[in-house]
Amino acid sequence: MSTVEVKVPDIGDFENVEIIEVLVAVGDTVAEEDSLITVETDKATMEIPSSHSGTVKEVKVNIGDTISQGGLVVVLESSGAAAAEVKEEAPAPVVESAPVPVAEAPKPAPAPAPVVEHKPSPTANINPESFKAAHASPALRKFARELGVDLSKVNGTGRNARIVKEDVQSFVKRVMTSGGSSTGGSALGVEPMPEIDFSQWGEVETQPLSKINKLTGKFLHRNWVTIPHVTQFDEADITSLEAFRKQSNKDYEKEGVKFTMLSFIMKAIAAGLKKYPRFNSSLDASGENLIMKNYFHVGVAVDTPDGLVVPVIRDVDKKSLVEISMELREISGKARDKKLMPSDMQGGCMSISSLGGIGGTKFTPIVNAPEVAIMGVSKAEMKPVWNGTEFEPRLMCPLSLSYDHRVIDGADGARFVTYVSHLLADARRLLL
Ligand code: CAO
Repeated sequence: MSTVEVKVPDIGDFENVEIIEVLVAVGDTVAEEDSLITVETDKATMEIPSSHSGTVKEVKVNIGDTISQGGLVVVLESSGAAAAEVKEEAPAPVVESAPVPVAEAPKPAPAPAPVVEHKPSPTANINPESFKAAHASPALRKFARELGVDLSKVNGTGRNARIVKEDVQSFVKRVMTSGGSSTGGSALGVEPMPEIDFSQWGEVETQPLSKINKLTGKFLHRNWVTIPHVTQFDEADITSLEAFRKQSNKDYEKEGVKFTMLSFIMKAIAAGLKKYPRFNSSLDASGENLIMKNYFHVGVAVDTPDGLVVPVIRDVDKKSLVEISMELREISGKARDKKLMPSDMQGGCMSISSLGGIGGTKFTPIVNAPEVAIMGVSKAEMKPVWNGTEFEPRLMCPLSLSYDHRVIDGADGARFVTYVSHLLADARRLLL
């Protein structure tokens, strides 16, 4: 074992250049030509490589120090034959142009000549041109290649927007948590969300997402990007149903039963699932078979202070409107009191998202996979409807049926929503 002092080689005209990165620490093993430090001038950044292989015994510099040719960088403990003699001449530094400041013309990098890396990219997803153009050190490029990260998609937080190791690590973390691939952004090849400091524009407060937000967010994201959605709109004439609902509420007041439009819509959905069985199916994991269901369980999206949950009411086809209304009240109460069990939210055939009590004209709900369709309900409004001879005021309820186009054709989508509208237009049909 002998010790070797590694010094800064000839770096051209530069003197007293600032060290912006120390890439090794005591105890690290370095190979000949591994980068030890990065220095930066106003025109370029350079990596100073090691002249020997060995173990770092002492690091003689710190970030922020300035250094010139001949300056001592590290002391290595080396067992190699070459270590017997101390090399004054370290390999040439690797030079990279710094990003050109606004309004300043590009200047050629100083001597020594830039060492351009020509290693082929191990992943097909990395664009070699934009990767080369990224502002990052060779060591960082190597690290990024190993992870298959396209540096052109990573935001640099180092000086002059230089990409540092932490940037690559947080990029990978973001991609992994968003369910995408390491190609940057996701399997869709889209740009990842940049990390933004919003406080630069005014006062802000960070609020962590609730557990429910995080969980539903993941499912919604998956469903949004993996299911080819189509949303079919319609308006159901619920004038007579509303009159019937109001009357029923009076009739059942003493029993404490309250009917909302939702109970009727649930019944209509169950009837629709019976008539159009493909809506009551799920794709199996292979995506090559449909699982057809002979039960009729309907999920209901419930808005709670902690986020959205979708409890399921079972056997809607067999239950009376009174039973459905009571169960709906009970289960939405449980949802808001955080008392739902996981089993309360499983096994749905199709879901309803009703925003009718809140407002809005139409919206496009996201299919709640493995279900293949979801019915969105918006606020009913009085509208003039042409009856063939004159306009009549009718209470029209907007319906938005989103479906998985892999399973359901457009024609069936239109048939289903028309059928549900038809049932809602005449309450008697629902009771049959
Ligand atoms: N048109 C007009 N009025 C409507 C209506 C509609 N389509 N739907 C409900 N209403 C009325 C109700 O009749 C009720 O009025 P009254 O008290 O005068 O009878 C009022 O709006 C409030 O209803 P509600 O929302 O409490 O009851 P509901 O049975 O319609 O809905 C529930 C229950 C749990 C679905 C609802 O409270 C809820 O959480 N909705 C939000 C669902 C959600 O967040 N979906 C978005 C998911 S993201 O895609």
